[in-house]
Amino acid sequence: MSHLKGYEELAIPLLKHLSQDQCESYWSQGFLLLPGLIEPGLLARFNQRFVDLVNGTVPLAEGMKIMQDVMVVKGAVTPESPTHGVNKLLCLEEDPVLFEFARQPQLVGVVQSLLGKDLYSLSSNVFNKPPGVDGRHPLHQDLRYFKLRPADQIIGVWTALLPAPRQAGCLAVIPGSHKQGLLAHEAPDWDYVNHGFFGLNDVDVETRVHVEMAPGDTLLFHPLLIHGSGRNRSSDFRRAISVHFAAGACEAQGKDWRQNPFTRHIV
Ligand SMILES: O=C(O)CCC(=O)C(=O)O
Repeated sequence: MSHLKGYEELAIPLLKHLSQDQCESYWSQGFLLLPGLIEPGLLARFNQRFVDLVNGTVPLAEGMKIMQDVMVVKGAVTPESPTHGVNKLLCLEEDPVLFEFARQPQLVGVVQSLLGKDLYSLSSNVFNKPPGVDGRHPLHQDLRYFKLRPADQIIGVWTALLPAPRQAGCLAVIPGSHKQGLLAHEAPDWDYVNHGFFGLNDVDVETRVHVEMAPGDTLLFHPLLIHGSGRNRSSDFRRAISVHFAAGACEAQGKDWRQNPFTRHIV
């Protein structure tokens, strides 16, 4: 119950908040699926912006990077269009369209229900899983990539921009796996591993739950939750927009994490 401290204090009008049952489900399972959280008009705007940035019809904002899929980088696949070659678009903070996602009141409200009022963003991405490449994301815990603690004060959010059925490589999660601490990650023993992807070896994959999502559905997940995604075996793109949030009370060793060039104070 201590995680719910402050929940009743949240009285910001017009913000959507989670119910107590939803909060309890998040803390016990390590994730929470919120169907239709982001409305279709916004999804279309974010999706088109991604396409325009990748096609080069609008310039990349400062700091933003396009990461090509490893099969394209290694010449194993020739993409039929620029979007077919991209694994992710990173660092959305200075993009006036895509970073609106992190400031959506309904998203901020539900994250505040779990982390409290003072929120920062830590990282932001569009995850693009084109048809025709391996594109798997090994089972991992996001805390592997963050120096901030405590883990309970960090949340990942992942909103489907396009349909994410299992066949297209939806997210898979291991319910309750956020309770076992940070595990040792290794580079997967695969022919094609995208840059920076590390995974866990000793995971009982039979306990995986595939989280199929429609556009606008949003998954909130704990940074210790084991999760990943499979190959896209469909002929369509699977695409999502994602931000990690941290409570202002988090701490990291060394210099002030709030001054990181990719960190933004959200509210
Ligand atoms: O989009 C994916 O396939 C994986 C995303 C992921 O692992 C993450 O957001 O941490």
